[in-house]
Amino acid sequence: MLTRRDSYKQTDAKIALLGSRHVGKSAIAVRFLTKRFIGEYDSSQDFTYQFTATIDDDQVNLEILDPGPESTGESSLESRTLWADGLVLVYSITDRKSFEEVRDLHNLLIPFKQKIVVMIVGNKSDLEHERQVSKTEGYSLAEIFKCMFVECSASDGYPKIAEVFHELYREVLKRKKDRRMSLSPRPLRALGKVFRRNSSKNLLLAPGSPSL
Ligand SMILES: Nc1nc2c(ncn2[C@@H]2O[C@H](COP(=O)(O)OP(=O)(O)OP(=O)(O)O)[C@@H](O)[C@H]2O)c(=O)[nH]1
Ligand SMILES: [Mg+2]
Repeated sequence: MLTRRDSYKQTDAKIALLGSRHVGKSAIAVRFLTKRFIGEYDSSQDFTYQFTATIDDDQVNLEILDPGPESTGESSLESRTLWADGLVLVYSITDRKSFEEVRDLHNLLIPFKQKIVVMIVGNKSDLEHERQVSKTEGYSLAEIFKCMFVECSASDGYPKIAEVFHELYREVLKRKKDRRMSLSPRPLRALGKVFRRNSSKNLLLAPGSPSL
């Protein structure tokens, strides 16, 4: 039997990683899925992982897309954005061009902004000596996107990477609940209080309207 709590467990959050080549998309995905950093990753094709994570004491079914070579092209961006509930936009703090590629996604994502939750991730924060993008620039970009932002390192450890997915999931869940609320009949009931029903003609009339 489904309890209210279980019904949320059914909710698959689909999360896609996007970003330039070699920024660490696969390393981030694999770190979250296995808690390990293995160094080299197959980038020949898309990989979609199904994974049950414990988030806020709930068992949550996630689908995570780690894209192959075509990650930020306009058409693949659109299909991935249509598929996903959440996007992790990854750049490397050691690669300014990868940061600019994330910035260029802003306009392309505008049509999806009601549907999708976005987090910008500046990866490879362990390589401070090779830094090309400041943290402040990361935060400024997140302000433009009106989204979450974090710097992290897939090579450095699990907790911060896990927090990326956990936080994104929490926002996806919130968005889904809000959407359910807005689709529920409650607003109609509230409307019924504002409008009185004309029983003979079954019309809704605002208070103060002349009777028909
Ligand atoms: N120092 C450091 N290296 C990293 C980090 N994340 C990934 N790398 C390395 O960066 C290289 C690229 O990582 P990938 O995870 O394959 O990057 P990707 O974005 O999936 O690349 P493509 O699939 O080719 O687009 C690999 O050599 C990783 O070991 C990190 O946080 N710190
Ligand atoms: Mg990869």
